[in-house]
Amino acid sequence: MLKRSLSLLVAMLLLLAPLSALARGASAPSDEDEPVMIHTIELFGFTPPVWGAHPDYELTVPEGQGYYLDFSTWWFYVPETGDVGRIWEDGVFNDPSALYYQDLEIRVYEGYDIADDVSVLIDGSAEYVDSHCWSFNAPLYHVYTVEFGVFAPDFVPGDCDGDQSVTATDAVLALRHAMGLTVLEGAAFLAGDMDANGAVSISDAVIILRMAMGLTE
Ligand SMILES: [Ca+2]
Ligand SMILES: [Ca+2]
Repeated sequence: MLKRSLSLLVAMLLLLAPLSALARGASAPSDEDEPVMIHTIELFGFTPPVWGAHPDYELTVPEGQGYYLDFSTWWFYVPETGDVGRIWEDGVFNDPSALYYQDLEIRVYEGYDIADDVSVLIDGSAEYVDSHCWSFNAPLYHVYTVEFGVFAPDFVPGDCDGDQSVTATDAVLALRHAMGLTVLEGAAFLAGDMDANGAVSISDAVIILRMAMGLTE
C-alpha cells in the first residue's frame, strides 16, 4: 500500500515538474524586457527670470529616479522680430521685448521608459510647465517651461541709495558691493550695474564716481 502511494507521488511530481519549468520559461523573458514606466517627472529648484540677473541652471531631479536632467537651456524669443537664441550662464535677462523660457532635456536610465500620459511637475506644480514632446531621433524628452517677460524696475542709473541723485555715496555703495562688504539688491543693484552686465564691479563704481564728480553724464 505504501509502495503504491509512493509511486503515485513520484508520478505526480514528474507530471508537475515540466509544467512548472514551462511556466518559469514563459514568464522570465517578459519580466526582463518590460521597462519600468515613468508616469511623473519632477524637477526642483526653478527660478523664473529676474530683470538684470543671469539665468539659473540649478534645477535638480530627486535621487533614485529612473530619469535625469541631461541638459537645460534658457531661450529668448522676440515676438516682434522673430529672433530666437540661447541665454548662456553669463547672459542677462534685460530685454523687455523678449520672452524667456527654459528647455529641459530629460533622459531615462536603462530599463526605464516614459509613459505617454506622463505629468511633469516643477517644484511640485504644473504651473511652470508649458509642453513636452519626444525628440525624433533619440530617447530624449523635452520639457518647455511657460514664457516669462521681464520688466525693468524704476531706478536712476548710478543712484544706489535711491535718493534720486548720483553722489560719491552711491559710488562708495557700489564699491563696497564689488568688494563683498555689502550686498546691493533689487533697484539698488540695477542702479549700480552701469554697464548692465549682471554684476556690480569696481568699474561700475568708477563710472558712478565720475558721474558724481560731473566728469560724465
Ligand atoms: Ca544717490
Ligand atoms: Ca556691471
